[in-house]
Amino acid sequence: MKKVIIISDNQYIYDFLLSIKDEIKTLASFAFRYSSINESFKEKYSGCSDFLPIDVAKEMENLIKEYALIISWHCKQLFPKELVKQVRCVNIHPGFNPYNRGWFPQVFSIINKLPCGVTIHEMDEWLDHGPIIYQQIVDIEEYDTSYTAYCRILNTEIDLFRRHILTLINGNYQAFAPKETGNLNSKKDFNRLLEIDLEKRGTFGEFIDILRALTHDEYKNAYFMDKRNNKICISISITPPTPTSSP
Ligand code: 0FX
Repeated sequence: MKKVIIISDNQYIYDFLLSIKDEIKTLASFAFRYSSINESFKEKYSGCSDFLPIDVAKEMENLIKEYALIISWHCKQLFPKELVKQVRCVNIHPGFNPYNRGWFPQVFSIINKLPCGVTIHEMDEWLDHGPIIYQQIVDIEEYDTSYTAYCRILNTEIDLFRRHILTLINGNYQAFAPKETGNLNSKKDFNRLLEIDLEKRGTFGEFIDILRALTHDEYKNAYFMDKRNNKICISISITPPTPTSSP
C-alpha cells in the first residue's frame, strides 16, 4: 500500500481530514501532520495520535525515504528544493494558477479581477508554480467579500480532493505547465493594502472592491489613521441579492 502524508496548517481542512481519515485509509497508508511552529494546532490536537507536528526541512531525509506522495494542503512551511525533486509533492492551493499565486489569492482577485479558484499541482522549487493536475474556477460575485469567496474556495478544494483522491495517489494523471508565469503576491503585498489613504482618488467601485477584499470574518484588516492618530478599523457589510423565485 502506498504511503501518503498530508501536511496542513488550516483548521477547516484538518477537521475535514479527521472526519474522513478512516474512509481514506483504505485507499493508502495516510499520515497527517501540521507545522511544528503552529502553536494553535499544538493545543487543539494534543493527544490526537493522527495529528502530529512536523518540521519539513529537518525531517526531509525521512520524508524522502518513507513516502511515495507528500500533499501540502495549506502548509505554511516552504518545501526544500531537494525534497520536491526527490518525492512527488502535490500542493492544493486556494487560487487559480498562474494568477495571483502566493498569499490570499481571492483578496487580490477581488481587486485586480484576475481569475480565482483552486489548483492542484505538482510542486517545483517556485511558489505555487509546478505542473497543473486539476483546477477549477470559483467565480467571484460583485457582492462577495474575501470571506464569502474564501468559504466557496475551501469547499471547492475539498470537492476536488474527494473526486480525484485515487488518481492523485496513483499519479496516473496528465499534468500540464501553465502557459504563463502569472503573478505572485507576498504577505507584504497584502499588508501594503491595509492602510487606507484617505486622500486617494478613484471610483466608488474601486473603493468598494478594496473594502470587500479586506473584509474577512473577524480579521481587522483595513484601517485609516484619524486626526488624533488613532487607528480606525473598517470593514464592509454587504447584503447579497435574494434569489428570485421562478413564477
Ligand atoms: O491557509 P490559508 O488559507 O492560505 C495561505 C495562502 O493564501 C496559501 O496560498 C498558502 N498555500 C497557504 C499555506 O497559506 O491562510 P490563512 O488561514 O492564514 O488565511 C485564510 C484567509 O484569511 C486569507 O485568505 C485571508 C484571511 N486573512 C488572514 C489573515 C492572517 C485576513 O483577512 N487577514 C489576516 O491577517
